[in-house]
Amino acid sequence: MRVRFAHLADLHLGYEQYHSPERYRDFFQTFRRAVSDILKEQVDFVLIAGDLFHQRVISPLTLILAQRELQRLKEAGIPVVGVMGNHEQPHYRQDHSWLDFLSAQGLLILLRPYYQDEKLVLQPYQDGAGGYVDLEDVRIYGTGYHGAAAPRVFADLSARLEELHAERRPPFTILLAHAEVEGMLVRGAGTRISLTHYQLAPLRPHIDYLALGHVHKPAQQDGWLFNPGSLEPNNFDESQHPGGVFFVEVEIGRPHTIRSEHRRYARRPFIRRRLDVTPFQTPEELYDALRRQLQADAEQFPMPPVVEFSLDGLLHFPSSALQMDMVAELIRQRYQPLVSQIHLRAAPAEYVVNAPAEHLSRAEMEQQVMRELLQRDGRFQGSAEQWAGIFRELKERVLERQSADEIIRQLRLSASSLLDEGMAEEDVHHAG
Ligand SMILES: [Mn+2]
Repeated sequence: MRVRFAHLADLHLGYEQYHSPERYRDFFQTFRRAVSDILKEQVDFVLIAGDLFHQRVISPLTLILAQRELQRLKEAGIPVVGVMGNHEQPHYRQDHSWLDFLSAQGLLILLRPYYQDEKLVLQPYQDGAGGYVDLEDVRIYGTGYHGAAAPRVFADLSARLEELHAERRPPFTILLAHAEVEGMLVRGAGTRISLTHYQLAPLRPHIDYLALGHVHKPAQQDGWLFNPGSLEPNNFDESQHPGGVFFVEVEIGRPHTIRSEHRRYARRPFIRRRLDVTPFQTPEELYDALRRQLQADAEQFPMPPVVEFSLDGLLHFPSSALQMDMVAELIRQRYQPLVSQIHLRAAPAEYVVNAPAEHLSRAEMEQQVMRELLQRDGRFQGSAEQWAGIFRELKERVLERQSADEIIRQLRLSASSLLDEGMAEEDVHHAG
């Protein structure tokens, strides 16, 4: 016997990412594309492994739009089986979530075993509740998100399946769950709560297809564990490994044959760019290099992208001299982004002021420190000694209680003689 199904997870409907109404719509549009594809494939059922919604509390519009897609599947006679993700779980002591509402509307078979007297109860789905459902020869068990309690719940589940299957083992079994298993994330695997393969091992004789959600990066292990990933990236890192839908075809027999295809859908581009600012001595040099880099970037986008631009390396002038709105404008002109995030990650050039020699007078010491500070700034490097002299002179005039007008007049004189030597006038305005 042959069975075909679609497995998805982490739709995060209702997420208004970057406070962008377009991003809110993106999440629905990608889901809609997936549903249209599922309808075309005429699968026998659909699995949603948690986080259909981004939040526990959703807006009426989010509910309406989600219902509309589930309704299309219902009208095609395709049952949708789901479990609850961590994002949509009701608060402790609240019994019902919006998934329960969908279940009551007959749009979703929501699976959720429960504990009674310390024992995990697995009952067939009926009147909107239950731990498993039989769809022809396929039995689907389901459990939501359990966080740190997951190892215990999975152990109890294995024990219950052992008992249940001793009586009768259904021809093909699926476990739908919202959980992370070790090895699904390349980095950080040790820092997050994840089930180990050792903890999952007792399930293997009882489950033919482990349908997971929760980790937004797609994964597949041993032709047994499947995690489709999120259809839309919830952050920039996720955009690097796009999620999709698993289309699965099973030939039920001994042994079973499972063929799976991970299908992705067109979605808004997320692009990452960077500029190393280390070579530049002035903001103008940096702007020019940025203009050249943006012009050289030939990539075209089918719709306004989300852009992350970082300035990194070593900054040879104070970050206050850098006009970030100018940088943002250049980036906006090139990419016409939906959202842009610009990060100034460049570190100020490291610098240690040398301990002044002991024989120096206080004034000489001050001038040395000032000169070395100025040398750190690319704009003043060539004339640091002269500028340090001007600062020293300025301080003396203040101590002599000269009038402000006189001080400014002298400062203009000294500065202009230095500027004539080649400093760009603009730089002084910025420095001021
Ligand atoms: Mn999620």
